[in-house]
Amino acid sequence: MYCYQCQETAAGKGCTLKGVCGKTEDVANLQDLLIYLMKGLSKLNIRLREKGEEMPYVNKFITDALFMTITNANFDRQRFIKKIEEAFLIREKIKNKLMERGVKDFALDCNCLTWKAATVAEMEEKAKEVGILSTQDEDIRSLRELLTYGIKGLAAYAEHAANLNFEDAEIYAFMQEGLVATKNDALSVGDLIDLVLKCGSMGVKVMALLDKANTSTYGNPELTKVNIGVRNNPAILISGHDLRDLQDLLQETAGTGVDVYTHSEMLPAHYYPFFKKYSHFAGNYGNAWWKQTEEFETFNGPILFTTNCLVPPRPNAGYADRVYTTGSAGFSGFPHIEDRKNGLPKDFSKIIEHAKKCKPPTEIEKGEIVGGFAHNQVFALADKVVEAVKSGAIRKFFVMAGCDGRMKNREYYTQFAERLPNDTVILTAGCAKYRYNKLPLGDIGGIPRVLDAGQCNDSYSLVVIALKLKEIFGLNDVNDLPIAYNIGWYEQKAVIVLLALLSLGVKNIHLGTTLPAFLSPNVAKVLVENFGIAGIGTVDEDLKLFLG
Ligand code: SF4
Ligand code: SF3
Repeated sequence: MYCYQCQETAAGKGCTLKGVCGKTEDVANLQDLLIYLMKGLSKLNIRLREKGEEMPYVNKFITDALFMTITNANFDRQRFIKKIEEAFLIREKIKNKLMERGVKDFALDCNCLTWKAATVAEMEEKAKEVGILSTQDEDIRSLRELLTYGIKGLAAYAEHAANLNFEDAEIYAFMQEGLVATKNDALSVGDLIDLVLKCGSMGVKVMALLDKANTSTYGNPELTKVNIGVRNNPAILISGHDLRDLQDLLQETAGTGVDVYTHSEMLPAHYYPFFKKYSHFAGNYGNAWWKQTEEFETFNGPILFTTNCLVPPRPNAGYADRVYTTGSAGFSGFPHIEDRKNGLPKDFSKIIEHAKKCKPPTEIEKGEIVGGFAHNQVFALADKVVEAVKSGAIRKFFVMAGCDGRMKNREYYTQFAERLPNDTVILTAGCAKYRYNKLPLGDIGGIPRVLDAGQCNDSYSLVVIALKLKEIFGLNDVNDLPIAYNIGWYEQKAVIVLLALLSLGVKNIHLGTTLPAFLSPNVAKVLVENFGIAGIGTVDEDLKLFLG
């Protein structure tokens, strides 16, 4: 195996024996093979699209396959084998359609269009040939992988939007064209850079689409206090990012005596008006994803993963028989709840029955946290915010969106937040917030000093807010705003958020705690020279740098 798609990759270079995330070698290889096959499927599907035919389930299949390979989403060997077998069948279907339309010459320039396995052993053999290192040139490899990870991020957000019936054919088409481009030896470094930037603009599009899906289905996020303590009822903990899954779960648990709590990236669901009508929607339990191995023990009830970030339980974990997965998430031995059919709700009855037999959660914290500062809520406060900037009460905004991670050096973000002067405001989204959202950082004239917009995809809101401020202050360039970007990344959704910011012309983004291992020195140089991308230093150095 060779995997370097996330920030915690082994020794900052690549995982070669087993993932730091817990991904085993066989699963890593099967993921590589699945991505390889998606390149072939995409190529055929583009041909079919050129002939005027769209197969919606192929778009969904490719999207889901990509999502399953995101860091900490799916560790289940059998699911990957099944997906690969399905890919063979779908490939034949597209080929048949093409033949019906008189196309005979598809093929044969990529083995990814024709190769097939009769046994799992054959899959495993082939998988060894098609991984990251199959591209020799280090810069081309770097750009191909950067593009692939951006596309994985696109896939994740596109799938959430599709679950709410919001789809955009252009996004699916780009994902497939991008995948095919990673197999095209004729493309130069310059061509690939152009595609990476185009991927960023698709990132803006997909986040806007998901924003529209979420806000038109559940209302606009609003200032909300979320309980972080517990009640005295049995309960289910829901983790990941999929709001439609939460909707189904809340609907099915209503009146059963079972409460529902959010975990990690599901916290921002509390900010939506729609979910507030459920009196058994009890609060948020715990912190960012990596603390789950402790926090799930004390939760006492079943846990449902709708997406990443799942951490493989330790061998003696007391909660391993209480975890369920659904959607792109999976782990061998955890029951998997089937996809919804024809738009009908998923069937969570097994989890609900399980919950009824469990003790209520043990309290690990008390109190409330405040959030809900997506674009609509911030615009409602716009006069106050603009006044505070004009009077100097707010000197600078710090966008600290992104991911959290388990490495010790992530304490940087807590210390950085603590040490920021009182006339600064943090704009956040994603699970990065758990590094500082429980600190007593106070407010500026009623504006909290940590404004949480929501999930990582709600970084879109931060962009909308920045563009609005640019307009209000009559500036020509978004980089002239008093906003600094100090972003923590971990997995591939953060890659698409970063590319989206770059495509909007945002410069001087600091990315930590380390720059991606998949950036070759030359590709990193392009990002530094054209976009001012930089890493992080010590808290002292960076405070000095950012505050001038
Ligand atoms: Fe390693 Fe990250 Fe890949 Fe897991 S996802 S195998 S930790 S690089
Ligand atoms: Fe977090 Fe996994 Fe990235 Fe959605 S839940 S931000 S790390």
